[in-house]
Amino acid sequence: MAEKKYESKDIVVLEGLEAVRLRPGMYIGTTSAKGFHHILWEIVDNAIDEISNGFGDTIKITINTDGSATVEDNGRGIPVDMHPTLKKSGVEVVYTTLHAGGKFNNENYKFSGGLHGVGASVTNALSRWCKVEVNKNGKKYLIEFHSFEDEHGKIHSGIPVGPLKEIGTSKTSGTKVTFLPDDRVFGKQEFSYETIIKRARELAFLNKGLKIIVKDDRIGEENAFHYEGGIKDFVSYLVEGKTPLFKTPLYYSAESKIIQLEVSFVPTDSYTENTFSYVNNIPTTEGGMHEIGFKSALTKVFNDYARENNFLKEKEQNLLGEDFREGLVTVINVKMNNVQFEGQTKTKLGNPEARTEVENLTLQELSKLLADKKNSMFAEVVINRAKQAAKVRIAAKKAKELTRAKNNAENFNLIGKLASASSRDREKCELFIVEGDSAGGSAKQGRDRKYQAILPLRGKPLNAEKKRIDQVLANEEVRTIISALDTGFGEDFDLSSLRYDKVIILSDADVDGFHIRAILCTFFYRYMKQLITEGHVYVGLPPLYKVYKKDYEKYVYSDAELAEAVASAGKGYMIQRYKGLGEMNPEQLWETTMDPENRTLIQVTIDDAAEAEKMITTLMGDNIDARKAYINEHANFDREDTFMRDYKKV
Ligand code: 28F
Repeated sequence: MAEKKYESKDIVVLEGLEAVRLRPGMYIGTTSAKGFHHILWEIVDNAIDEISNGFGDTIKITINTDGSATVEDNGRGIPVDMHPTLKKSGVEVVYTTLHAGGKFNNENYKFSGGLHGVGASVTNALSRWCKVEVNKNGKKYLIEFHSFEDEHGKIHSGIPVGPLKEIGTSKTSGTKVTFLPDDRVFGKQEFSYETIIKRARELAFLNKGLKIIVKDDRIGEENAFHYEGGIKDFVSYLVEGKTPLFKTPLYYSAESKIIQLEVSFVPTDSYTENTFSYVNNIPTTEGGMHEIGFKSALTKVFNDYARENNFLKEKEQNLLGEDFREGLVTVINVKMNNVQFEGQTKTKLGNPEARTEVENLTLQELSKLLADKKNSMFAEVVINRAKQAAKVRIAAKKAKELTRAKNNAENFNLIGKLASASSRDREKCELFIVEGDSAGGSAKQGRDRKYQAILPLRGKPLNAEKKRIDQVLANEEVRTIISALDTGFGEDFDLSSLRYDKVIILSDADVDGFHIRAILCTFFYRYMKQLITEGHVYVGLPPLYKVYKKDYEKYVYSDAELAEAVASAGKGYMIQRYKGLGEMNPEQLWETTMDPENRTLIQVTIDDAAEAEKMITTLMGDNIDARKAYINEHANFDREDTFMRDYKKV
């Protein structure tokens, strides 16, 4: 196909620049920092369009010391020939006419984000001055625009100082634009190097091969971005700091008559889905049709693969899309024409054809990739991760149904073995989760009945054997905790319904106790995070020893304090060692561990809980040796270790 040559006569003229000056918000959304940078991105977009069309490969953005910015590319250079009827050069038309652009549906402009030059006039209209230099045909050309105030005080902007001039010769080609944003529009503002770097990096990821150099002459810094892997490198960049479950992301690209598509993703051990989608280099934060198309194809391809390769047995249900997407980090990059943006922030792709196109291209390309033996490990990791997610999902659903049934039960005060507090004053009430039936019994007798509720936890159901979160959710007592707190959990969690200001975990200083704390913290971390971030979760610290003789009694909470207590007791003292909570009678338990006047509580922080969840996740694996090693390393039975090292004292 012969390439159509664009000349100045092809430019369609629509509207004057005064409109932009009158209502800048209509053209750039806002005149805040976002709008201030927007007029820079308009120019950068034009350079990207030229490079995407196959001309040039490098863009340089410079923040100058006088507050202006320069953008240059090594493309063909904006046309300089005279527009036959307008009697102006192509450059002048592009910079002074709103919506000046090539006609739609032209082969040259297939998939270009905007249309060449569309936004340049907006930038010019909102600048104090603007200079455009074009290198083309062995020559160097220049045109300058300025703003001035007329005798009525009216500001005219984007006015050519003179026609395009030939100012020398040139061995290269390209366009170089420098402009100073008008402070009468934007107020006192400056370009942010950080903002520009961030977007430049993103654009380099989204446009494979494109080189972007960003230079800040105010501070003498320079950064260059160039990714031969494109969005595959983007995904690798996004998972830095996370734990990917596979070393390299999967990548495919495909193209139809109406769309260009590129997708890359990798599974991680995280519990949230992270999908970043773009249309014509614009982030579609609210998603839309392209994302929907991708998601349904992803689910189908992996379910089919799982069946064909016996990861799903005949009687087993298909996995859900959310199961596959849990922990998945995905970048979707779409280029298409005539885009319609919808939603609250106009960042949702509305074009229905984007859905079917992305779905079909993904079905085709992804199944091709999975059919390749060298991707079988990748597929297996994704499917196993999804199966684990499904298990947890099913357990959570069951727990939800059961707690709902319990909440409807008539005698709410006696859910299972919960001894509830008589007061309804949430600010003062406390829930003790106590390890073991015998300690639970003592706690029930020794407590302040008005404000303290007791829930005994049998050691067995939550010991080291029951380490996985789906098994935790299936646990009767854990469901009782959910019911007792009255907040719901997961997506339904509502802190304002919390029935107890303090949730206090009381467990022994041994391996089981250590696990119970870690499992409960993991549960709160995953399903009731705010309970921890708002400071409602505590670990109670029972004494290790009692040093006593006639008329003397002192409880000791750590080995370090023991010598001190012995010294102050003098001759004839005795030491009682408490091996577990169960050895204390109700009075002792109250005095040492439950009485707000005397007790020591350790507030569980979000870091503690994150650490606990990491540990539980390690222990979830099938590697028994790794599990034992972890327990041996972390669960030292010295009290200082099991409590003080793993939780911060407050
Ligand atoms: C620093 C900013 O703006 N680069 C640009 C071109 C190249 C052409 C062009 C631009 C044609 C019909 C308008 C050259 N030769 N960098 C830039 N590089 N615009 S903007 O054409 C403009 C129009 O409508 C170009 C042949 N065809 C196009």
